[in-house]
Amino acid sequence: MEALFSTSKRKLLLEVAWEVCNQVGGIYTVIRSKVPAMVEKWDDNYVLLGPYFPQKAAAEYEPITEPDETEIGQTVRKMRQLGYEVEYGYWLVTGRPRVVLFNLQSMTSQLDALKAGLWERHKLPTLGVEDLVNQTLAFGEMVRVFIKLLADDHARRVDMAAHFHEWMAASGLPELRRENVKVATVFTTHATMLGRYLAQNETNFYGRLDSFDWQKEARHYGIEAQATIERLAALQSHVFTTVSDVTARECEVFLGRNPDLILPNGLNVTRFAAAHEFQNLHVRYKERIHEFVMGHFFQNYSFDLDKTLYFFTSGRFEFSNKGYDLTLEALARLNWRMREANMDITVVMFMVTKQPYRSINPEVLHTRALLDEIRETSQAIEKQVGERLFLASASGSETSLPDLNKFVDEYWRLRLRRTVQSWKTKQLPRFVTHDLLQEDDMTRFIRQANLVNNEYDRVKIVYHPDFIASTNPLFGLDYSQFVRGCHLGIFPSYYEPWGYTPLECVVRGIPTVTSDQSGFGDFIMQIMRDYENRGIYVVNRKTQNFDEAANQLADILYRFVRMSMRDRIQQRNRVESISDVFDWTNLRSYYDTAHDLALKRRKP
Ligand code: U2F
Ligand code: UDP
Ligand code: G6P
Repeated sequence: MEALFSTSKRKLLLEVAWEVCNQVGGIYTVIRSKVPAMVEKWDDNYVLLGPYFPQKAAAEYEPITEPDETEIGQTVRKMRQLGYEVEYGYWLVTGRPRVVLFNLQSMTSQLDALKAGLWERHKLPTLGVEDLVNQTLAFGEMVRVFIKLLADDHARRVDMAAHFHEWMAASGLPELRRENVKVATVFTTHATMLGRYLAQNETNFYGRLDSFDWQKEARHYGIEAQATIERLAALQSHVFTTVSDVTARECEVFLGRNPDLILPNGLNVTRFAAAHEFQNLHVRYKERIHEFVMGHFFQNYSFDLDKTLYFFTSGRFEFSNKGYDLTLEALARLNWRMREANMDITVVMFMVTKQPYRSINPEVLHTRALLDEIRETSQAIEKQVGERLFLASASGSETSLPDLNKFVDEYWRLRLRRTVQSWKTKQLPRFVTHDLLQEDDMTRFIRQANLVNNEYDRVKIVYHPDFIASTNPLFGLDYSQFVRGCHLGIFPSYYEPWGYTPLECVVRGIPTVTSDQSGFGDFIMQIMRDYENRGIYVVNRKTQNFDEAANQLADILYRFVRMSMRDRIQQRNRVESISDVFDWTNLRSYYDTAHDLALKRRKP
């Protein structure tokens, strides 16, 4: 009888992350895009827990005014009675799941006692940590209290699993285990703290991986608290997972446990019924990029836009981790090869990332505005000529075309000439669109490689040190539209646990370059043989040195620029057809396995 009851128990899944209703990096994409697939399986038995930041939540959170009688509603009420500030409502994203958000302010007075307890019971050192860590400790504690109350009151009727993402969500996990709270726990790390730091700062990171002493390095980089939380969560969860085999290798060394499972990242893929739809979007947004390119370059020299290809890279400013160095090096080699071969193709490369800047460069804005004026003036002239030609043709007896110049007012002729004159300049088109606060690795590398937009260069560089948003006057496109308008995305990362950017190209039908050191690249090599034929190029950074990898990338790019338009169109079709593989309705099964395993391990 007992067994019968326990197998028929309802299951409840909590997913805990710092980025619920709070976008910071790629984890937001994971959680948010996965919601529809989760709700499809779990329906109302799926609830997300996150921190409450009123300004960020405002746009995507709707409170439930009076807590309901569900287990979650009752627990929210109980927590409030205990003096905690807890928000309860809906996350306004596709799938509309319930969320509980914790106001970290209500923990401030208890923080010191909390830290003392964590040191005493778990040897977690948190003295003098940065404010973010304090906030995550407060968050972890409120999550712990919530789960404990929920389990104490309801574990008899529901089997509960809690899935924690990244160390920022997981500081309460060790205590939940110590108190033997009736909840099955899964911890997923999306990178290791030490991996991020060491890959960026130590040469031959992968070669030396096995020799690093985690504690020594954590102290050296001032991240002992973060690394310890990560380690405790990994060691003490029922099921420990990460996003790729690439990161799994670090886990053993830095966290002392091999992941039980790999949970690859997906997207909520919406495909068009007709394949030509996304091809049309490519043309539409490419036109918008053309406008920027005309404004930016044609004031000095022009080139044939029908023979121009748009490449881009994007991501946070981790110069070597994201492979920006390798990309620039390969572009310099491509430029040389294209010049040697006398090619009439132009490549415009956009480097999109985030660096501190004062403003968009005034000249860049000005030339952009002048181009708009040239367009308006041309349209006014077109209208005038059209109307007058119509009148002349209808009323006259001439059958041959009259001199159209006569139809344009002196005013418009002068205005066009002046605008074009003030627009033309001898200055080379700038390779950076903003006034940076200071020179950085990108500008230094660009100068050093002499990729400074000379007329004879076949590869032009546009370094845009801000993410792309539709409010930005230079493109007037959002990031997704910008991606669609380009021909190729280039992401040969050195350190990249997963890497959403190449995947985001694939689902929009844009070919892409990734690397075998990125989780995505590693995954695609495992599941597909003809990935290159389908427009996913994987740079070998595992066994090749920088110079060899740069050559391989230059080869890939050189082959790409020699493709015909017909081949490019077909390749876009092929790459887009892979999309479904990465739809969460397919990849959710990895999460299902993790949750089942955790529930089984808690109650064998
Ligand atoms: C991984 O991407 P993340 O979203 O984890 O990468 P980041 O954008 O670097 O942000 C998260 C980390 O940044 C830090 C903290 C987090 O672990 O250490 N941080 C911070 O300093 N301040 C804050 O307010 C919030 C976070 C991974 F790198 C990608 O390859 C994957 O694609 C992605 C999804 O799995 O996870
Ligand atoms: N991104 C964006 N606007 C931009 C450039 C990038 O929104 O102008 C987003 C991109 O869509 C992706 C995320 O930034 O979802 C980067 O995620 P990724 O997994 O590649 O790297 P992470 O930042 O997580 O290390
Ligand atoms: C899409 C459109 C075609 C267009 C082509 C341009 O396939 O449907 O009409 O000619 O894109 O491709 P390209 O690679 O040159 O931007």
